[in-house]
Amino acid sequence: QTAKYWWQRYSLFSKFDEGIKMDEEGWFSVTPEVIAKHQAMRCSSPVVIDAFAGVGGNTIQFALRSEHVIAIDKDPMKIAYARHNAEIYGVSHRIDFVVGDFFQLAPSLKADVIFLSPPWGGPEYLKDTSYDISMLQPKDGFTLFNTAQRVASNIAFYLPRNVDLEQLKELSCLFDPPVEFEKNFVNDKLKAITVYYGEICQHDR
Ligand code: MGP
Ligand code: SAH
Repeated sequence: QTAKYWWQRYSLFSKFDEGIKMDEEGWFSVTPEVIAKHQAMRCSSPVVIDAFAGVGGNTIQFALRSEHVIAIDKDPMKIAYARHNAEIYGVSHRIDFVVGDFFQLAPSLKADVIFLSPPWGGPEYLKDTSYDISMLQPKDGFTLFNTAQRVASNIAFYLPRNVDLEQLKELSCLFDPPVEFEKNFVNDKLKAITVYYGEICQHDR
């Protein structure tokens, strides 16, 4: 299982050999670089919050595209690794690294865009045909979405490829439309789904 992630290391971080640091959860959770880069382009804005930053896969790409990034993780080791990895990419000066619980910090946060990539419950997330967002950790997807809505009027939500799309449509009812679903591929393989809420959606013009 670990070998699988090792083979993908350059797809996770193109600068892997420059000294990227990872821990176990980091290995199976990091967003592949091409996807993170694309999401960063979609989320480009003055202030972006990465509420579940991990070892920094998304944070680094946000910092390459946006003026300011607030990177939060409750695990001090993850934040230390994210800072180290951001230095390798030369973008740590555009990032505020915060060790803390997103749900506790939320009332004091404001941004243009908030990005959500919470724990999905480990690599076993695929065992059910349809992934129920109430399985998201440490709180269910509805609570998470409600909390995030108060922080920013644009939300990007990174979710399992088997996620229940009906539930996501229900979530969008809690929000003013539009909503947009995006499939994320790496080398023709479906990796995950990103859902965008708010003005960051691509409208038909
Ligand atoms: P995967 O299913 O473990 O890998 O995760 P892959 O390469 O599709 O494996 P295969 O065995 O199906 O061929 C796919 C992607 O989902 C990873 O690259 C991560 O970006 C993301 N991911 C996986 N997990 C378990 C999590 C998680 O718990 N949280 C977050 N935020 N992302 C995750
Ligand atoms: N997108 C990241 C991976 C995120 S993995 C990347 O590309 O590298 C999910 C992260 O959420 C883990 O690092 C975990 O420590 C963190 N986390 C879990 N509960 C949290 C909480 N309540 N507040 C902030 N971070 C939390």
